[in-house]
Amino acid sequence: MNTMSTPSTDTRRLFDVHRGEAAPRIAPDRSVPPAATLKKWLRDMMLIREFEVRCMQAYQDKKIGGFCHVYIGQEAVAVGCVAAMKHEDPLVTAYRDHGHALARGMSARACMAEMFGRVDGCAKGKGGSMHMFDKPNNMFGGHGIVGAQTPLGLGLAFATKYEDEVMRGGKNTRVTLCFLGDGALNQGALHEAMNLAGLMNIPVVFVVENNGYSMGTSIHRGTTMAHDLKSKAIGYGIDAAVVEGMDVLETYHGMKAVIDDARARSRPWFIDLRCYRYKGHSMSDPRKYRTRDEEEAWEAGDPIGTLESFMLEKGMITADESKEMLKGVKAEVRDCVAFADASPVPADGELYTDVYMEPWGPYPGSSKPSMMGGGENTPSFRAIERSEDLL
Ligand SMILES: Cc1ncc(C[n+]2csc(CCOP(=O)(O)OP(=O)(O)O)c2C)c(N)n1
Ligand SMILES: [Mg+2]
Repeated sequence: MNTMSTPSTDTRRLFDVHRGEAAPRIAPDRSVPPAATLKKWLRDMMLIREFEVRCMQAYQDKKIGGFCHVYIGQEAVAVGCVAAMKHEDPLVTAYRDHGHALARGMSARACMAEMFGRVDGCAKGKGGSMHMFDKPNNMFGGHGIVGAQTPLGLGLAFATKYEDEVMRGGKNTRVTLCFLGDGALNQGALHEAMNLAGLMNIPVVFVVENNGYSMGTSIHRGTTMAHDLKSKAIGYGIDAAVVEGMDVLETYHGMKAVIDDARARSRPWFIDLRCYRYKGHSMSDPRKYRTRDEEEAWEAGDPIGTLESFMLEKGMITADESKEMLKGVKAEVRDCVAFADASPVPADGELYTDVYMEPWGPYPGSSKPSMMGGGENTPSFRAIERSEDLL
């Protein structure tokens, strides 16, 4: 039976409390994954860090323009969350998106070429740092407007659920991970998305990458209930949890339990994922709003060092292997910088392509739906008619 409809409420009662579905308690399975898996996570985190260091250099060399937000310090978040997802689960995030793209499997070459604004980039060089898209890996961006990706995340999850339950008449199989910064907590769009998600049993996990600051504003100055963000979800009937974001094993275990539960029950979740960005908000941020002591305290719990020490201690990697791994990563990133540099800039005519999913012809100066071929002729409508995939 599909769960598309809203849970029923008893309107005859005076004080009617809508709680969504009763949530059974979930307990993460903390068994240690095999060494090969942990090696992959370690390499992925090293790759993201090295990629970002090179981006900062290229930005200073004026090879990268526009805004640039690096992910250094938050590597365990993207790697641990992606490890807990299935490949077919959609992922959408904000503008600090290079780490998610690489963790999802985008090639470092395509990612760096996009940073450089070149044709071999994942968006043909037309998006840049904040717009990493990779449809084959179900990565739906990269969005620059704070909070804008939250209704998109809801929509992606609605689409997969609609495909699974209504078009195919089966059970929900996919979960969307929708990442947001703590600065997006106060955007109206998030609250509209959470309301619908709670109401309609939408399998979306809102993952707040809570690094304590939105640009230069501490979360305690700008957000109510900053000490207990879970409370934000309660009013929407959404289950919520705090998950550690500086230790990839912890991130994985916590997120795996949450994602499995969201998939099985087709329900949303809200996660307060605790982490820290080592660098400023963007390349032009002098970080005057926090102390060096605070930064050092967080850096002492570095996610790459934490996993490496754990693996060394357990005999899952040797110091030499780890050094070799880093060497390989550095070579890969050097290669992707050279690749990006050699890639051509897009031709001027590219300004007019990929603007809409389908070219509807010249704009006739009317806002009538008929200019788009009629409301019943949109790509998504046709997909539903023909039972084709929506995503
Ligand atoms: C609607 C909107 N308002 C303002 C901005 C400018 N802006 C960009 S990032 C940001 C702060 C976002 O906070 P958070 O997501 O916590 O940022 P981070 O931790 O990545 O610095 C702001 C206000 C924007 N991009 N969009
Ligand atoms: Mg933040």
